[in-house]
Amino acid sequence: MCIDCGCAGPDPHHHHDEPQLGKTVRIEEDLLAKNDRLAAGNRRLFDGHGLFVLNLVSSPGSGKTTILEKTLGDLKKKLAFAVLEGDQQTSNDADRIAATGVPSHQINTGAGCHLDAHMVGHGVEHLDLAGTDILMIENVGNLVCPASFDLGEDFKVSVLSVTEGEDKPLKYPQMFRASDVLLINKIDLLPHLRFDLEKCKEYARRIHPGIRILEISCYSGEGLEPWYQWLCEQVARKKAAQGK
Ligand SMILES: Nc1nc2c(ncn2[C@@H]2O[C@H](COP(=O)(O)OP(=O)(O)OP(=O)(O)O)[C@@H](O)[C@H]2O)c(=O)[nH]1
Ligand SMILES: [Mg+2]
Repeated sequence: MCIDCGCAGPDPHHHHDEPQLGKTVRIEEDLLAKNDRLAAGNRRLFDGHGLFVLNLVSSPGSGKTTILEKTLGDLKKKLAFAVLEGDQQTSNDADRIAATGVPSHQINTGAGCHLDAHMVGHGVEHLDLAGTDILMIENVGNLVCPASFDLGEDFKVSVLSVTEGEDKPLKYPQMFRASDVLLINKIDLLPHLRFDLEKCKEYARRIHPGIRILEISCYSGEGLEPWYQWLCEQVARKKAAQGK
């Protein structure tokens, strides 16, 4: 296998020349431009319903599905939720959401490391958007690729758990720059760790001044009230903006 690019060439030490690199860049640009067009279509559909849409992004295991379970359990009498789940394999997360009684649909991306607007456009065909106030999209656990793909959401919400280290906003800046909200999760574990919360928040603000940061624990329930309040305000704001 080629050591440069992983292609199945016979000589592992061959090198691709400039035109090949240029072609790769063009294909990536085309892919993102096509995704942006489809995302704009999704956004028109969501706006037409006055639907507030969040795209939850994080590394694997930061607690996205647990946050959804907790949020739906606490707010489902107040707001009509629907959930799209993105994972490479399994329907584990959609099954966890279904157990809360909220409509959900699982998208499996196979080898893909992120959701794209095309997958989401078809995924929502399985949900009743007209009867929904808020659509939560849980992206594939990956701190890199989902940052580049607009799904038609109102906001991206990054989740960072305190076991991951406070330097993640500096190491993976694209994701934190693209997110309007940062949920720092699992703060119940802080007494057992050497995680510097203040440094983490300073790093996130260095990358994205103005990012809204909420510290939460799904286990203790600490910090969830401001998150719920923000969700309710945003749903009301979206409906008012769309005359719903
Ligand atoms: N201590 C603690 N553990 C938590 C908290 N929230 C989630 N967890 C645990 O973290 C683990 C991963 O949680 P998930 O909700 O599955 O994480 P995820 O981000 O959805 O994972 P992927 O979908 O695989 O990317 C589980 O064992 C949860 O119980 C929390 O607030 N505190
Ligand atoms: Mg999950």
